Amino acid sequence: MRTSLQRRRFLELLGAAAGLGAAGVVTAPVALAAPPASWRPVADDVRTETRWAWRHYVARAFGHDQIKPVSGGFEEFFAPGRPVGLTIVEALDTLWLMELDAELEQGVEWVKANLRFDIDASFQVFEANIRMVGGLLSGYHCTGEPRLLELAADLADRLLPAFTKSPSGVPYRYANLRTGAVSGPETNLAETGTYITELGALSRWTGDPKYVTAAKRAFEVTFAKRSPLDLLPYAVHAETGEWLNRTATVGPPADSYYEYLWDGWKLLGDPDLKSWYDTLVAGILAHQSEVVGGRLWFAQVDAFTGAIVSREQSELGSFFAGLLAEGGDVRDGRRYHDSWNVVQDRYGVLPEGIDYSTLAATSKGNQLRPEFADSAFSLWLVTGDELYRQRAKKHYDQMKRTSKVRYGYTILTDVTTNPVGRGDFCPGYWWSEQLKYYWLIFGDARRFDYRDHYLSTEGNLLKGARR
Ligand code: IFL
Repeated sequence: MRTSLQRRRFLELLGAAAGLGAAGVVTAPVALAAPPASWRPVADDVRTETRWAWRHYVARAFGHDQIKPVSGGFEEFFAPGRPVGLTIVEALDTLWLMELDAELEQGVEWVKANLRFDIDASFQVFEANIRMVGGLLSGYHCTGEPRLLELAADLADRLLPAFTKSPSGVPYRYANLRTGAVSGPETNLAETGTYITELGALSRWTGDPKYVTAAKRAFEVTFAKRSPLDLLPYAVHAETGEWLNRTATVGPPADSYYEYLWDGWKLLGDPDLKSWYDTLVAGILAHQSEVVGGRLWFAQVDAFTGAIVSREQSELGSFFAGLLAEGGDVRDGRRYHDSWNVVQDRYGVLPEGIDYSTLAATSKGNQLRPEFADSAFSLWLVTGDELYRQRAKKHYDQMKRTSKVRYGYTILTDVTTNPVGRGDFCPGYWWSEQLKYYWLIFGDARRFDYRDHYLSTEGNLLKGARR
């Protein structure tokens, strides 16, 4: 069972090596391919590390949002003194996929017994959606536990005023979960357009279209205001829907806006989303791409003139390599990943920011980031090329070497020094993202449908659980 994927790939390789065309006709001389190396021990190691880190989290921080793995303390993510078990919610589907069923049960029981959203505090709507709504939905998708869906709907209902109280339809950044008071009208593309898959799944599973309708409206309003170059500035005002700046970027705070146009099409089949994705990505390729030293990068440009305003590139932008490939542009996806791979080779761990004209680090920390592994996984799924497993393995090895501390894995404050500088917290997304990407790319996971699935920007599995 667990080698079926490898075997399938090997047979595909054999077919390719044998020059078998679509109709099975031999078209070129046969060159036998070697079977792919077994990655199973790496997958087993990922699972062991996950269980080890989970046990420390349970012992020292259970129910709190994030463990501080150096000191053994904890901290909350959304509001001081108001824990919502963020790490547990983020970990649910990862634990399920890894068949860590005792740990999963611990997590689900905590959620059922403790998680309530009647909280008099302002939560960041974007983060609450991708992490909490998405985490609960993926937990529901994997386990079928109805309470997880109820909680996801309850939280989404408390976040919805950010959309419904906005005169333009672009959501405010914050909503008070108890009162529905909204705040933060000065927002950005990621916080405008990273809802459609969580809210779309919620609409499907509850039968109520109000969620997906709100998410799509925010896309409509911003897409309609694109520049004549088909580019979008990244800063926008929720009340007026007007741009607050002129700079277009594929990095934060825009990144997942583009991702969710493609993802919304993939998960929900809405052709508007695909058409908007195609238009905007064509604009990005035409006006933001730049080749320096043979390497492909994406500049920050003036959305109305196309003039380059910065060659600084956020590590988070590396997700775009996987998105390009998923969206059908495999060549540029590969090239962009190659560019980031050069940076990984130079630093070991990617710094948060670089200047791509020199590859100098402009922001030297690393917040335990998943994007390079995420896009390696996407590229591997699209191409079947072992190269991406090798790159993911390097990413994993370097993370273990630099971020593993006494009670778990921590962020880094400086990747350019030897030894690296370390901070003291483990972000919730680590549980939902890189652990899962590593497990899936190395593991041939039997609970995951490799052919038909959907993983959100936070790595939450909303389609493709094999129960
Ligand atoms: O929350 C994570 C998610 O991948 C995202 N942005 C940043 C985080 C990881 O770096 O969309």
